[in-house]
Amino acid sequence: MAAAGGCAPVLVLNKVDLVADPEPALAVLRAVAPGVPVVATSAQRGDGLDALAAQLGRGRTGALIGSSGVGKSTLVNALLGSERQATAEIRARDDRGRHTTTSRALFALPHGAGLLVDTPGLRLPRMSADPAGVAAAFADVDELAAGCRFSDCRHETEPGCAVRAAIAAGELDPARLRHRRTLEGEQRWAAARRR
Ligand SMILES: Nc1nc2c(ncn2[C@@H]2O[C@H](COP(=O)(O)OP(=O)(O)O)[C@@H](O)[C@H]2O)c(=O)[nH]1
Ligand SMILES: [Mg+2]
Ligand SMILES: [Zn+2]
Repeated sequence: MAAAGGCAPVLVLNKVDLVADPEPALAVLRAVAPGVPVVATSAQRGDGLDALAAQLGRGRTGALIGSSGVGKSTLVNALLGSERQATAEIRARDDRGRHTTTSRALFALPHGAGLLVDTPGLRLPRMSADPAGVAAAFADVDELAAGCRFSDCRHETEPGCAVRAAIAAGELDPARLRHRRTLEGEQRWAAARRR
Protein backbone atom coordinates (compact mmCIF):
# COMPACT_ATOMS: atom_id res chain seq x y z
CA MET A 1 0.00 0.00 0.00
CA ALA A 2 2.69 2.44 1.01
CA ALA A 3 4.88 1.79 -2.00
CA ALA A 4 1.94 2.05 -4.42
CA GLY A 5 1.04 5.36 -2.78
CA GLY A 6 4.55 6.72 -3.23
CA CYS A 7 5.28 6.58 0.51
CA ALA A 8 8.27 5.17 2.35
CA PRO A 9 6.96 2.60 4.86
CA VAL A 10 8.22 2.44 8.43
CA LEU A 11 7.05 -0.33 10.76
CA VAL A 12 6.40 0.71 14.35
CA LEU A 13 6.16 -1.88 17.10
CA ASN A 14 4.49 0.02 19.92
CA LYS A 15 3.79 -1.02 23.53
CA VAL A 16 7.20 -2.67 23.97
CA ASP A 17 6.77 -1.95 27.70
CA LEU A 18 4.34 -4.89 27.79
CA VAL A 19 7.03 -7.50 27.15
CA ALA A 20 10.38 -8.23 28.77
CA ASP A 21 12.08 -8.67 25.40
CA PRO A 22 10.62 -7.21 22.19
CA GLU A 23 13.38 -8.76 20.05
CA PRO A 24 11.43 -11.86 18.86
CA ALA A 25 8.55 -9.66 17.68
CA LEU A 26 10.99 -7.29 15.97
CA ALA A 27 12.60 -10.24 14.21
CA VAL A 28 9.19 -11.26 12.82
CA LEU A 29 8.62 -7.75 11.49
CA ARG A 30 12.05 -7.58 9.87
CA ALA A 31 11.42 -10.91 8.13
CA VAL A 32 7.99 -9.82 6.87
CA ALA A 33 9.30 -6.60 5.35
CA PRO A 34 12.97 -6.83 4.39
CA GLY A 35 14.58 -3.43 3.93
CA VAL A 36 11.81 -1.56 5.76
CA PRO A 37 12.95 0.35 8.87
CA VAL A 38 11.50 -1.06 12.09
CA VAL A 39 11.16 1.17 15.16
CA ALA A 40 10.32 -0.18 18.62
CA THR A 41 8.40 2.27 20.77
CA SER A 42 6.56 2.62 24.00
CA ALA A 43 4.38 5.70 23.77
CA GLN A 44 3.64 5.22 27.45
CA ARG A 45 7.22 4.93 28.70
CA GLY A 46 8.81 7.12 26.03
CA ASP A 47 11.02 4.47 24.40
CA GLY A 48 11.99 4.95 20.76
CA LEU A 49 10.33 8.34 20.30
CA ASP A 50 13.52 9.95 19.01
CA ALA A 51 14.06 7.08 16.59
CA LEU A 52 10.49 7.46 15.35
CA ALA A 53 10.79 11.24 14.97
CA ALA A 54 14.06 10.68 13.10
CA GLN A 55 12.06 8.85 10.42
CA LEU A 56 10.27 12.14 9.73
CA GLY A 57 12.32 15.33 9.85
CA ARG A 58 11.90 18.75 8.26
CA GLY A 59 9.88 18.73 5.06
CA ARG A 60 8.52 15.21 5.55
CA THR A 61 4.99 14.13 6.41
CA GLY A 62 4.13 10.85 8.08
CA ALA A 63 0.78 9.16 8.55
CA LEU A 64 0.11 6.63 11.30
CA ILE A 65 -1.96 3.73 10.09
CA GLY A 66 -2.84 0.57 11.96
CA SER A 67 -5.64 -1.05 13.90
CA SER A 68 -7.61 0.91 16.42
CA GLY A 69 -6.05 0.61 19.86
CA VAL A 70 -2.41 0.12 18.87
CA GLY A 71 -1.50 3.52 20.29
CA LYS A 72 -1.33 5.85 17.29
CA SER A 73 -2.89 8.80 19.11
CA THR A 74 -0.79 8.13 22.21
CA LEU A 75 2.31 8.24 20.00
CA VAL A 76 1.18 11.56 18.52
CA ASN A 77 0.68 12.99 22.01
CA ALA A 78 4.07 11.68 23.15
CA LEU A 79 5.82 13.19 20.12
CA LEU A 80 4.00 16.50 20.55
CA GLY A 81 4.59 16.51 24.29
CA SER A 82 0.94 17.39 24.93
CA GLU A 83 -2.40 15.62 25.11
CA ARG A 84 -3.81 16.83 21.82
CA GLN A 85 -5.50 13.62 20.72
CA ALA A 86 -8.00 11.65 22.79
CA THR A 87 -6.97 8.06 23.44
CA ALA A 88 -9.00 5.15 24.76
CA GLU A 89 -8.58 1.92 26.65
CA ILE A 90 -8.91 -1.21 24.61
CA ARG A 91 -12.17 -3.07 25.27
CA ALA A 92 -11.34 -5.93 27.60
CA ARG A 93 -14.07 -8.12 26.11
CA ASP A 94 -12.58 -8.62 22.66
CA ASP A 95 -9.24 -6.82 22.85
CA ARG A 96 -10.30 -4.50 20.05
CA GLY A 97 -9.76 -0.79 20.08
CA ARG A 98 -12.65 1.61 19.94
CA HIS A 99 -12.59 4.16 17.21
CA THR A 100 -11.76 7.11 19.46
CA THR A 101 -10.07 8.98 16.66
CA THR A 102 -12.82 9.65 14.17
CA SER A 103 -11.16 11.92 11.65
CA ARG A 104 -7.72 12.53 10.24
CA ALA A 105 -5.69 15.33 11.81
CA LEU A 106 -2.36 16.84 10.83
CA PHE A 107 0.13 17.95 13.48
CA ALA A 108 3.43 19.82 13.29
CA LEU A 109 6.07 18.21 15.48
CA PRO A 110 8.10 20.52 17.73
CA HIS A 111 11.33 22.06 16.39
CA GLY A 112 10.24 21.71 12.77
CA ALA A 113 10.76 17.96 13.01
CA GLY A 114 8.12 17.20 10.37
CA LEU A 115 4.38 16.73 10.09
CA LEU A 116 2.42 13.76 11.33
CA VAL A 117 -1.12 12.66 10.49
CA ASP A 118 -3.14 10.75 13.07
CA THR A 119 -5.86 8.60 11.52
CA PRO A 120 -8.78 6.52 12.77
CA GLY A 121 -7.92 2.82 12.85
CA LEU A 122 -8.16 0.86 9.65
CA ARG A 123 -10.79 -1.86 9.85
CA LEU A 124 -9.65 -3.33 6.56
CA PRO A 125 -6.55 -2.10 4.77
CA ARG A 126 -7.20 -2.48 1.05
CA MET A 127 -4.49 -3.24 -1.45
CA SER A 128 -3.95 -0.68 -4.15
CA ALA A 129 -4.84 -1.70 -7.70
CA ASP A 130 -1.28 -0.74 -8.69
CA PRO A 131 0.96 -3.84 -9.08
CA ALA A 132 4.03 -1.68 -8.35
CA GLY A 133 3.26 -1.91 -4.63
CA VAL A 134 3.51 -5.70 -4.53
CA ALA A 135 6.66 -5.60 -6.66
CA ALA A 136 8.29 -3.12 -4.28
CA ALA A 137 7.46 -5.20 -1.22
CA PHE A 138 8.80 -8.44 -2.71
CA ALA A 139 11.94 -7.32 -4.50
CA ASP A 140 13.80 -10.23 -2.87
CA VAL A 141 11.44 -12.82 -4.43
CA ASP A 142 11.52 -11.10 -7.83
CA GLU A 143 15.30 -10.97 -7.81
CA LEU A 144 15.36 -14.75 -7.37
CA ALA A 145 12.61 -15.17 -9.98
CA ALA A 146 14.86 -13.51 -12.54
CA GLY A 147 16.90 -16.73 -12.35
CA CYS A 148 13.95 -19.05 -13.17
CA ARG A 149 14.22 -20.87 -16.49
CA PHE A 150 10.82 -19.60 -17.66
CA SER A 151 10.09 -15.90 -17.52
CA ASP A 152 6.43 -16.64 -16.67
CA CYS A 153 7.39 -19.18 -13.97
CA ARG A 154 4.68 -19.55 -11.31
CA HIS A 155 7.21 -21.15 -8.93
CA GLU A 156 5.00 -24.22 -8.63
CA THR A 157 6.09 -27.29 -10.59
CA GLU A 158 8.15 -25.72 -13.37
CA PRO A 159 11.65 -27.11 -13.92
CA GLY A 160 14.56 -24.75 -13.31
CA CYS A 161 12.66 -22.68 -10.75
CA ALA A 162 15.16 -20.51 -8.85
CA VAL A 163 12.57 -19.46 -6.24
CA ARG A 164 11.76 -23.03 -5.20
CA ALA A 165 15.48 -23.83 -5.25
CA ALA A 166 16.11 -20.95 -2.83
CA ILE A 167 13.32 -22.19 -0.55
CA ALA A 168 14.75 -25.73 -0.64
CA ALA A 169 18.20 -24.33 0.21
CA GLY A 170 16.74 -22.42 3.18
CA GLU A 171 17.62 -19.11 1.58
CA LEU A 172 14.05 -17.89 1.17
CA ASP A 173 11.32 -18.20 3.77
CA PRO A 174 8.40 -20.01 2.04
CA ALA A 175 6.09 -17.54 3.79
CA ARG A 176 7.50 -14.80 1.54
CA LEU A 177 6.17 -16.57 -1.54
CA ARG A 178 2.81 -17.25 0.16
CA HIS A 179 2.48 -13.61 1.21
CA ARG A 180 3.37 -12.47 -2.29
CA ARG A 181 0.62 -14.65 -3.75
CA THR A 182 -1.94 -13.42 -1.24
CA LEU A 183 -1.19 -9.75 -1.84
CA GLU A 184 -1.01 -10.26 -5.60
CA GLY A 185 -4.49 -11.78 -5.42
CA GLU A 186 -5.78 -8.79 -3.43
CA GLN A 187 -4.12 -6.39 -5.83
CA ARG A 188 -5.75 -8.10 -8.85
CA TRP A 189 -9.08 -8.03 -7.06
CA ALA A 190 -8.68 -4.29 -6.44
CA ALA A 191 -7.75 -3.76 -10.08
CA ALA A 192 -10.76 -5.77 -11.30
CA ARG A 193 -13.15 -3.82 -9.07
CA ARG A 194 -11.93 -0.57 -10.51
CA ARG A 195 -12.78 -1.49 -14.09
N1 LIG B 1 1.18 -0.34 27.66
C1 LIG B 1 1.07 0.59 26.69
N2 LIG B 1 -0.15 1.05 26.37
C2 LIG B 1 -0.22 1.98 25.40
C3 LIG B 1 0.92 2.45 24.70
N3 LIG B 1 0.52 3.31 23.74
C4 LIG B 1 -0.82 3.39 23.86
N4 LIG B 1 -1.27 2.60 24.85
C5 LIG B 1 -2.67 2.43 25.30
O1 LIG B 1 -3.42 1.79 24.27
C6 LIG B 1 -4.76 2.28 24.26
C7 LIG B 1 -5.12 2.77 22.87
O2 LIG B 1 -4.32 3.89 22.55
P1 LIG B 1 -4.73 4.94 21.42
O3 LIG B 1 -3.61 5.91 21.31
O4 LIG B 1 -6.10 5.48 21.67
O5 LIG B 1 -4.77 3.99 20.15
P2 LIG B 1 -5.19 4.36 18.63
O6 LIG B 1 -6.58 3.84 18.44
O7 LIG B 1 -4.20 3.60 17.79
O8 LIG B 1 -5.09 5.83 18.46
C8 LIG B 1 -4.82 3.38 25.33
O9 LIG B 1 -5.34 2.81 26.51
C9 LIG B 1 -3.35 3.77 25.52
O10 LIG B 1 -3.12 4.27 26.81
C10 LIG B 1 2.21 1.91 25.07
O11 LIG B 1 3.27 2.23 24.54
N5 LIG B 1 2.21 0.99 26.08
MG1 LIG C 1 -6.51 7.21 17.86
ZN1 LIG D 1 10.17 -19.99 -10.58
